[in-house]
Amino acid sequence: LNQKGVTIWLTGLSASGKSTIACALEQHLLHLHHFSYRLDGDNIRFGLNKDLGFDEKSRNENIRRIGEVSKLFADASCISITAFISPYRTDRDSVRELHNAAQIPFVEVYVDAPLKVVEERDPKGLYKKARAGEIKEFTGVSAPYEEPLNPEIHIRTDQLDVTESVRVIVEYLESKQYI
Ligand code: GGZ
Repeated sequence: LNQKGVTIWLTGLSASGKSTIACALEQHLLHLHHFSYRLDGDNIRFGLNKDLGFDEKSRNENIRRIGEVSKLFADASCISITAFISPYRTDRDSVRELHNAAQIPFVEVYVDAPLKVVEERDPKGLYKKARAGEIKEFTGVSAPYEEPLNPEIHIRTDQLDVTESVRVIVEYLESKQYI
């Protein structure tokens, strides 16, 4: 197989654009005949992690398991793309360390839009519910989001559209000869 695996780890607030970018990136890579697979809430939080909620411990365990699974996909030569809030820096750093120990590249992508912007987007009305106290421990409102300090890629989704965001990631992957 003429491909080495890599994990592309998208992190950011709800409605920051992680899933949209992950989908578009996966499509783009598949069109280029790169074997890629996306892990997101739809296939993880309703399956492997359906026993987990959104308290701090559950999020720690959510990210730990996703990190392990993503590493396995990458170890199988896949371009593994994950799209989870992953709000805690230590959790993301643990996943990075897991990849480092296995000599599998790990690309942290901060999908960044200001809270004001994502609250205006509010595609599922979750921020509104969180402000009303109907959802507890909601990231950005009543639970923390710890910004990446040194991500490989930082994308401002209030300034770049999806196509431009995908291009930034693809150009990084090319520059590192991951693709
Ligand atoms: C944050 C929540 C919460 C709380 C439900 N806080 O915009 P969405 O709906 O589709 O994406 C959010 C998703 C976050 O799950 P993750 O697995 O990415 O979170 S973490 O990495 O922190 O474990 C949101 C929905 O689940 N959701 N309750 N309290 N997001």
